[in-house]
Amino acid sequence: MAWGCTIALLSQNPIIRDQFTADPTARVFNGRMYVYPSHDILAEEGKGRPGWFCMEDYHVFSSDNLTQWIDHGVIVSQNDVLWGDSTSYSMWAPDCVERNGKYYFYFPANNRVVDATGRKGFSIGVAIADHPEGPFVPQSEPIQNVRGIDPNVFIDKDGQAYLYWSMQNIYVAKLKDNMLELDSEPLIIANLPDKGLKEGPFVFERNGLYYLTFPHVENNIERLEYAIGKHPMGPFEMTGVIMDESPLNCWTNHQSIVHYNHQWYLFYHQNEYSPNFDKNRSICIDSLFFNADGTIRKVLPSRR
Ligand code: FUB
Repeated sequence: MAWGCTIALLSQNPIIRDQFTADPTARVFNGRMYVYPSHDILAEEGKGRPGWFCMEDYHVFSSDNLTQWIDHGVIVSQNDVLWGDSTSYSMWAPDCVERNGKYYFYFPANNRVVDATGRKGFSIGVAIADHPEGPFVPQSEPIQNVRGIDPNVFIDKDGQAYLYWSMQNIYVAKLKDNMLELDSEPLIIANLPDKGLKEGPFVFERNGLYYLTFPHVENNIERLEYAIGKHPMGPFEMTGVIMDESPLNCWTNHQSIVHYNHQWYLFYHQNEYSPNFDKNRSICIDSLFFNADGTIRKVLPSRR
């Protein structure tokens, strides 16, 4: 039976076939799986930077069987973000969480304001909805005191929410109950690999252990790695690799891990539909398993 299930998933990847999607954050809301990915498009002269990532908006997808996915359409576009630079096409990896019946969608975008280094750096915005598929209304200002990409929010059992993000290193801070402001100074998470870019944090809890998962770039490949701690702010101890580099030579990868209908799943991306241009990516799912000691068994990406 388990083998049959694996075959069923093997036949699914990539799961979205009519557009490019990347950086999938999967969440279970009201018994249904929702995926909030980035939306890769091809940059053209005057619209993004040719040869680089180009993202103008976000869609959300949902499914109750991980096989048939509904595209709920655009939930946030760069034109809706008052504080953002609407010419930058940099709507990178997002997240969405539920709190007290509201859905908070976190996304990075280039700020229209030049920062202290003279650049239009990345800030993190929040858009709020009453339903997981929207409509989402972006806040007029980004989260203060945060510069970076790849926001991830983890809400612990005691109700405390934490915001994680990346800017070479991985940062964490507490969020206030309003989910819109930091409630502590940003901390760089220690004990992660010294060398190489660390991005895409995604934190989850299982059996009292907190798993900080992240893609780690070294020598132009990106591995999905993880560290385990006993508190959402650490300390964390590097533990292992979840997925080795893409067999298709996709430079990036980006993960979320979620429990649904008695099974853990890894969501990630690769460039199966665009083998010659790895900035046009496609999201995939594979089952994920734990060892008895809580460590994660490495996942081999399945193909169609
Ligand atoms: O999709 C743009 C960037 O590539 C993401 O923000 C990173 O995590 C990497 O996947």
